[in-house]
Amino acid sequence: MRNSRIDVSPIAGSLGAEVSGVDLSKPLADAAADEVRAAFVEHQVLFFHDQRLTPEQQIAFSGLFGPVTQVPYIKPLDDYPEIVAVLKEADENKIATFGGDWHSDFSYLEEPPAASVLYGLEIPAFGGDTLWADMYAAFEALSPGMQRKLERINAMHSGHVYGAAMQDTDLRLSRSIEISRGNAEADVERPHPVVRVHPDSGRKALFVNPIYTTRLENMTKAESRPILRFLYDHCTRPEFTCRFRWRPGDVAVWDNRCTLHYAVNDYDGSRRLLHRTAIAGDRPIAAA
Ligand SMILES: O=C(O)CCC(=O)C(=O)O
Repeated sequence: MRNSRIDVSPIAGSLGAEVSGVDLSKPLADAAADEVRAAFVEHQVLFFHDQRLTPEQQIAFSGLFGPVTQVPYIKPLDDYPEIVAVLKEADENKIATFGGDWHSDFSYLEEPPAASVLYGLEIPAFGGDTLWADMYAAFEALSPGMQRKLERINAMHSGHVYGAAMQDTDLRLSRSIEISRGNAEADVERPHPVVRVHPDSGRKALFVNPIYTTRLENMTKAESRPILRFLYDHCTRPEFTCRFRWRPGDVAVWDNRCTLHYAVNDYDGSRRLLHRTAIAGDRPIAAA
């Protein structure tokens, strides 16, 4: 593969594009790296097929989008603290999976990761797709009145799924993903703007998600629920989404600042293994 023949083909109307003509195991020439980064800003999620990456090569490729960072509460690979194995074994049936509801990665952190990279190693013959939702398109489709209201408020986020209330939960997750539960600090709520401005595109995106957003600032959970429910239903409308069917050797990189994603848990009886890296991000910038 030569890095000078990059093709970018959208896979859906709102977001997501396949990139061909790039071998991610080698350092990209400056011009190719610029093209990939520009495609990333434009399409929000990029997919690369037929790659063969060692952990070192995945970490090096991830560095194209910013500093590679570690994520809290999840045990990484022994030799690679930057990589988490997203694995469900074939005999792990009727359990919850990592990322099995719409979310933006670790949005409860003060500086949530800007982007994430997944590399598919073992993929079921069918099922185990991942969906992404375009949070720019969702914001832009709202009425001007709703946009103005949302631009002025914060939502609270917490890592409660790793928090104290989860210590004795009987929620069964894949045994291969070692999640640390019962961390009091994970329960701390942090405000982030409901509408954030993307530092590279300058566009406004909704920034709430059903896993980590607990409520709207200065409102109770009960008061917040109908508004958040409306936003979740709105931003995951099919026309704002794309769906990726994995093959071994596929790489996906997505922008957590302007997308949500959802791992479809429909592959009981098959093993699925991906390696995941994260790219550091900044504190979300408010729109108003
Ligand atoms: O397994 C997947 O397809 C996505 C998992 C996920 O949500 C993540 O890596 O953040």
